[in-house]
Amino acid sequence: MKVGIFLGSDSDFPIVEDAIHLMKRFGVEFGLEVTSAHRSPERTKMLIRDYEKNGVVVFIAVAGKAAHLAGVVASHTTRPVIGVPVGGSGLGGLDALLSTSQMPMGIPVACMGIGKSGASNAALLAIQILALAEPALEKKLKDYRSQMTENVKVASQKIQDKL
Ligand code: RP5
Repeated sequence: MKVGIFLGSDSDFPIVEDAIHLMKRFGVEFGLEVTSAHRSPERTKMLIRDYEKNGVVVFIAVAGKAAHLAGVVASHTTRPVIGVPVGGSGLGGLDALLSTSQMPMGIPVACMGIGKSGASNAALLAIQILALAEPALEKKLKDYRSQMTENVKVASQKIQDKL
């Protein structure tokens, strides 16, 4: 297993569905767990140990509100941790964004944007980290970007055709 995805609640699952499609599309082995920094702290710690033993390279931690899951995961591992703030709180996710991004010096978390696009970028960043040691993944990333470039051209042409 290469990537460990931890969700602070089962209610966070819709946020990561696109990210999971990306992992599958790139053929990256991942594990996913619901575990909370405050409701199941011991389980979180135990899962980090298990995932490390299973060879995980990168963790992705997804949480909302006073989101400390990414920081807690980062405190228990020296492997890279990518945090995804979840929106939907009364503060629109700004609370989770600040909680995830404003880690004090010493225990870094790579913070993505709020919600689904942040989760997809977390998957892509994790894949980019893995690609440092896997040329086949790097090739897939380049192909993925070429496809995006092509999609932009097609979208532009469609709009021009309406003018
Ligand atoms: C956080 O609180 C979770 O990550 C979730 O985003 C939010 C709400 O959790 P639930 O009340 O839906 O379980 O811990």
